[in-house]
Amino acid sequence: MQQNRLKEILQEARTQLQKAGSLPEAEELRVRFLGKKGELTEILRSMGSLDPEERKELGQAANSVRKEIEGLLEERFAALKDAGKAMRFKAERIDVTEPGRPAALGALHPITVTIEELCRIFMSMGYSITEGPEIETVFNNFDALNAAPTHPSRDMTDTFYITEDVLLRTHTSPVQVRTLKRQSPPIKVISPGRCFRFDTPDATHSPMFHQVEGLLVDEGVTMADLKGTLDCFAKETFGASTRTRFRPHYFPFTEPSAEMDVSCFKCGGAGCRVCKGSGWIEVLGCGMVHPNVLKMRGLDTEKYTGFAFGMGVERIAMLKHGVEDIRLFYENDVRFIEQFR
Ligand code: 2NL
Repeated sequence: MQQNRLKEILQEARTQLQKAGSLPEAEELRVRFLGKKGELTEILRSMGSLDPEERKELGQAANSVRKEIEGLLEERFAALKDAGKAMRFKAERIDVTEPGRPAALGALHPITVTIEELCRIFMSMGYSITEGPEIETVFNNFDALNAAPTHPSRDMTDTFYITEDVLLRTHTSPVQVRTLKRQSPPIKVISPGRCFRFDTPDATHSPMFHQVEGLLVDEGVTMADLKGTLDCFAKETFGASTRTRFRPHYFPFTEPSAEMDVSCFKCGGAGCRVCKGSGWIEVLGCGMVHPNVLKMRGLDTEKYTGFAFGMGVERIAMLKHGVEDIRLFYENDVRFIEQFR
């Protein structure tokens, strides 16, 4: 009776295990057939009431069925584990031959590129790069630069004042003033940086813009040194065939002062839309450092002379790349910025 039941249990275990498609299902069957509450355990436990001969026979039969089921379970578990592994291998397979996706690279801002280019040219002539704070004293920004107390650029309508004595620098000249205070001649520096003026934005004005200024102070520096240096700079920036001309001008901090024009790099001087028909393009202001600026530092102005110059970075970048509106530089439209890569 019990022997038959054992055979049925084994058969049942075989068919059920055949159907088990996952590890949890197989585990459920293990508990059902071999667990403490399983029928096989029940049979083994109930053998106490049998006589010894019968008990031995049935015990052996039950144990062999148990062994067989254990074997079947082990087989099934192994097969299911292998199948699971194969499935994972398939799902997680990496195609090492697949071409990589290109990373989206950023681009340097055209103003950064222009500043780096200008600095590179002057560094090749032996200038050092110096920087200073964008928040400055009225003294460094105006007084030290020989700007008269009534000079219009000091006006509240032209300059961003923070207090009566502190402002947002309107040019990078205060950086050179700091250099003059700190260093002794020979001085040969370039100061690139951000400047601020109380201007209403239009195609050529922005309340925030960039300048690159230069200052050279040494014994016996002349206007010829200034012209030679800036002519060399113009040829490096706008091409070897570029010619320069210097027109008299006025700045409080230089005397004499001049503006430098370059021959039009588009038409070569014949006259076109870029140079508005004149053949010349204005690129910077310059001059011999005013004795009052050198005296402020206590330098002997009979012994020491110097020249200085300043240019708008946006203006240079607009000329070089044909950009017609300064505001494009500050919109951070990647379609604009990426064109300079
Ligand atoms: C312009 C003109 C200029 C200077 C800047 C300077 C600095 C010191 C002493 C004397 Cl510490 N001069 N800087 C000189 C001449 C012109 O800039 O049109 N910039 C856009």
